[in-house]
Amino acid sequence: MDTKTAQELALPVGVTLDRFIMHSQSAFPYATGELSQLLRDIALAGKIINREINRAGLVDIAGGNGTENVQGENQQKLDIVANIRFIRALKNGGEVCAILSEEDEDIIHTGNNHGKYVVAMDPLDGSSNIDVNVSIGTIFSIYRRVTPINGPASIDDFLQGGRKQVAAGYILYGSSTMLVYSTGDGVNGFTFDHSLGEFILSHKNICSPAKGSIYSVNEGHFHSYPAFVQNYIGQCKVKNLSARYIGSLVGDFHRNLLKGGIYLYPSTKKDPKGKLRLLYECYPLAFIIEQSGGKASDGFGCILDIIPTSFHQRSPVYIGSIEMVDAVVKA
Ligand code: AHM
Ligand code: MG
Repeated sequence: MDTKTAQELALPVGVTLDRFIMHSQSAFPYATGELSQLLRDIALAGKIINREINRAGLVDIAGGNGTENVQGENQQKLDIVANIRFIRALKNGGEVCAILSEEDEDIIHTGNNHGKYVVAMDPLDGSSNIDVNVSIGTIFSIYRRVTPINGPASIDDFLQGGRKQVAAGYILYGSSTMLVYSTGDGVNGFTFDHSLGEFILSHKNICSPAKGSIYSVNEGHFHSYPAFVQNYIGQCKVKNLSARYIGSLVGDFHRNLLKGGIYLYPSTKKDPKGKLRLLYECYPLAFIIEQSGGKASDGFGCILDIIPTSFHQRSPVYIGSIEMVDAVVKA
């Protein structure tokens, strides 16, 4: 993007994530390095989860756990493993004072009250795909806390609104493992090199194509969608667009980000507010898509402008190539 610093533009594909983070930090002379360290902690957690996922068929961590999370959904063992690993990495890292996770009803206080940041996350998204070897992902969103340093974090730190995110991103555990993130200065993607144990810059300055030929929606719920969504899906068929739906938000989003396309999770009669969660699914991906030149809407306005009211609130979401998102809300 135009806003990228000369230093970042000078970095070639092939540098390590650590080097990239250090370089980005050096563009801000007063940066303390805490956000950089937090990003490294997230990358470390991603590597650990990647290892667990890759062993899932060999050790007994795939499949259902027989318990439900706070949303009343069946938890997978890997969901729980990922949650534990992420929380541990962020606690040990020391930069985060509290964490909001899809898997826990209340915020988790890390004990690091001096930490300047809070993180909202879905440690392992795509639960229906976890134990069948299909792409899944981690989604994260970072805020600078608004409560005083050295005191406990509170709900106010998490309900600041999407535009206050200082960084957001996701880790895709797919045919390769990728970390994609933004600190509000464009979007970059790093592919995990297993032999080196490092994330390597592979997708520099990702730009969402203005339009694409892919639409991603669960058409099984078609008759339950609002009329404008039904109209839009009809238009996609008339235009012979390709339907591609993994059922893993990170995978569907990532493909559309690179190739051009739209992901839709509308309100339904069963879920009038949609299924996806605002704070740790919609906001971070909306931040990424805007940073890459795309758009995210709830059908009325920008996702990032929604005023949050509770930790686990849901929202309909239409996200991807800008012209396609504009078209669905007008359909
Ligand atoms: P989860 O957080 O329980 O994994 O649910 C979120 C997932 C998304 O990854 C995916 O896009 C969507 O739910 C699929 O839902 P559906 O099966 O209703 O199409
Ligand atoms: Mg999820």
